[in-house]
Amino acid sequence: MATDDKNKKVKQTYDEDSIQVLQGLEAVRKRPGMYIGSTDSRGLHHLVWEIVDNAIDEALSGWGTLINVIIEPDNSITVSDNGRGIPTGIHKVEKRPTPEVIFNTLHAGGKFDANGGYKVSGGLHGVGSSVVNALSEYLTVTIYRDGKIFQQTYRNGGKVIEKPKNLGDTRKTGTTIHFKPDAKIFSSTNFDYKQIAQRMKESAFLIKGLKITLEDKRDGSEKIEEFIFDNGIKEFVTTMTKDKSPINEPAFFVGDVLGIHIEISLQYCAKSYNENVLSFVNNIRTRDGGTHEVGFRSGITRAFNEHARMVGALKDKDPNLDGGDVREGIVAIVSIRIPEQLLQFEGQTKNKLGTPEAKQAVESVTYEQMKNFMAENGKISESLIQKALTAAKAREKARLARDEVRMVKQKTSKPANLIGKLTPAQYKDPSRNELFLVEGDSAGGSAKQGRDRTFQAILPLRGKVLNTAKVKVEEVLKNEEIISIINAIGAGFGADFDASKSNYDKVIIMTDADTDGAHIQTLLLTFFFRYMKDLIDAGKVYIATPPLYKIAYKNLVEYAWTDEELRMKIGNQRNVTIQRYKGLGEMNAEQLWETTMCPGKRTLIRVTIAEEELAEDRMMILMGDDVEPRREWIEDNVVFDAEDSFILEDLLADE
Ligand code: 2B7
Repeated sequence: MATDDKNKKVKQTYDEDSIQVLQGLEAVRKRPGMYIGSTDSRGLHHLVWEIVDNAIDEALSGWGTLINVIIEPDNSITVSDNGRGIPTGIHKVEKRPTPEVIFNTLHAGGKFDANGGYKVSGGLHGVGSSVVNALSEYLTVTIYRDGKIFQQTYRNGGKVIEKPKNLGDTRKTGTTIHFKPDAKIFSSTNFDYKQIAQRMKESAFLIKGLKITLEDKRDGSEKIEEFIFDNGIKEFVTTMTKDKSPINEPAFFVGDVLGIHIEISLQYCAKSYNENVLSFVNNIRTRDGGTHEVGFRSGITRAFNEHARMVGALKDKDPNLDGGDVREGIVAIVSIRIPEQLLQFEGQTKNKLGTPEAKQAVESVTYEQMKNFMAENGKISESLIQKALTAAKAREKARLARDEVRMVKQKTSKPANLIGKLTPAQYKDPSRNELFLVEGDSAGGSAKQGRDRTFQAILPLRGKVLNTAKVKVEEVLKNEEIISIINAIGAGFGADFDASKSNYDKVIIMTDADTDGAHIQTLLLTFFFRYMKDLIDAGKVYIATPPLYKIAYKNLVEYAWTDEELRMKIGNQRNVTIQRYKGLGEMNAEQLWETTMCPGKRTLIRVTIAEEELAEDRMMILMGDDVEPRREWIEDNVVFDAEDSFILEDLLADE
C-alpha cells in the first residue's frame, strides 16, 4: 500500500531534521540537574510542574477553565487542559509541525504565545515541555484544534520516531500530554500524591475559578480530588485562619501598577502572635520573599500608622507602631503577576524576587487599599490598633527581659536558681563539648556520674518544659528552665541568637523512650525551632536514643532498642533475664554511659527540618490544646529515617 512508502519517506525526513535537534535534547539527558535541579523525587515532580505550568499559562491567558492531572497505574502522568490547543501547523522557521518544535527543540518556548500571556514556569521559561520530553521514556501529545485531533508520540528521551497522526474530527479544543519519566534518569519514579495535591490546590487558590482535578489510578491508592475556589486567595486565607479565630472577613486588594498585577488577601487572627505571609510571583511560591513582600509590609505599616493617628489612637508625641507590631496575627497571601521581561530572581535557590518595581507597585496598592479598608471598618480597625499597641508593649517588655538575660549571662556569679543546675564540662572546648538536656533529676544524677566529665555537661530539666508556641516571648524569658538552657548554650536568643557562639558542638536531648519523653522532645524542639533555629540549621541539635531492654546472661549484658532486636539477641538461649526500661532513671550510671552517652557506642539522631514552610504549622498542631491529634502527630510524623535524622515530616492538611 501507498502508506508504507509514505511512512518511509516521512521517517527519512524526520531523521534528517532531527540530527541537530536531538543533540539539543541529549544535553538535557547528560546534565538533567541543570534543567530540573536534581534527579531525585524532587526532580521527578518538577516534570509535572513544568507541564501543568504550561496548562496554567494557557488558562491565565484567558483560554481554558479546566486542568486534569492523572497519576496512571504505571506512574506515568497525564495532564490535559481545555485551552486553544498547541498550534499544529508547520512552523515557519523550522519547517516542521509546531508541536515537534516545542517538544523536540530546547528553547522552543515563549515565542509561540502570541497573546503576551504571563509565563508561570519561573525557572525554565517555556522550555519545560522539551525538557520533560527529553527525560521521558515516552511522551504523547494529543491536540484538539481546528476541528481535528492531532497526535504524536516521542520515545527514548524525546526522539521523533513517527509522524503526527490525525485521529479524526472533534468539536473540542485543548491539549493532552501523557508522559512516563525515564527510569534510567530518575532515582525514584514513584509520584507522591500529597505533594502533587498540595501544589494543585495552591494553584487553584491562586487562579480563581480554575478547576483542577487530580486522580490517582495506582493500584491500592485510587482516589480523585477536585480543586476549585470561586473566592480565590480569599479562600486560601480563610483556610489558613480557620482554627485561629479570625478577627475580620478577609480583605481583598487588587490593582495593576507599573505593568504588575497585584492581588492580596489578608485576615488578622486573635489566636496568633505570628505573621504568616505567603507570597507568589506568577503562581510560583517565593519562599524567601523579596521586593513584593517588602512593599507589602511597608504598605501595611504606613496605612496602619496613618489611620491610628487619624483616629487619635496615636498622639503627636507617640512614636510610630513598628512593622512587627502591626503584623502580629496577620495571615496574608500576596500574589503578583509580572511580565517575563521584568522577572528577576535572587538568592541561592532563586526563591526571592529581586524586581525593584515590585516593591513600589505592591506598596502603593497595599497602602491605598489598606487605608480604605481601615476607614471602612472602624470597629475592626480599632481592635487591630489595640492589638498592635499591646504587641508594642510586649515587645518593649521582651526587650527588657532580653537585657535581663544578657545581664544574667554577663554576671560571673550566677543567680542562686542557676547554681547547681548545670553540671559543666571540665574543659571549655565548644568544638567538642556536649550538653545533655536530661528529663528528670534522677536520670540527671545517673548522667552526671556516668558522663565523661572532660567534655560532657548535664542540665537536668525539672517538671514540664514550657510550651513556647503558646506564650509570648516575655513569658518564655521568665521561665527558669528556658533561661538555664539559654545561659548554658551561651549564644543568645531569638533574633540575637548566634549559633557560632554556642558553648557546645552538640546539644543532646535525652528523655525516656515513652510518649512523655517524646512530648518533652517536641516541646524542646519547639523552643529551639522558634528561638534558636540556627542551632538546628547548624546541625547541633540531637536526640539521644536510650535502649528499651537490658538482656542479661550469666556474665554478659546486652541491650536492645526494638522488639525485633530483642528477639534476635535472645535467640534460643535460656537463662536470660530481660529488663524493660521504663525510664532513664532505671539505668545506673554505667549502663547509661555505655548505651546512650558514650561516643562510639551510642546512636545520636541529628534533628533536621524537613520542610521549613510547613514546620510552623505543624508546631501549631502539635502544641494545640487537643491531646489526641498531638499524640497522633507524634506517631505519624516523628520518623527515624535511614540517615538517622529526626525529621519533621511533611504534613498536609487532609481536607
Ligand atoms: C511555550 C509553549 C509551550 N502553547 C501555545 C498555545 C496553547 C498552548 C500551548 C498549551 C499542558 C498539558 C496538557 C498559543 C506554549 C505552547 O502556543 S501549551 N496550550 N497547553 C499545555 O501545554 N498544557 C497557543 C497561541 C494560539 N493558540 C494556541
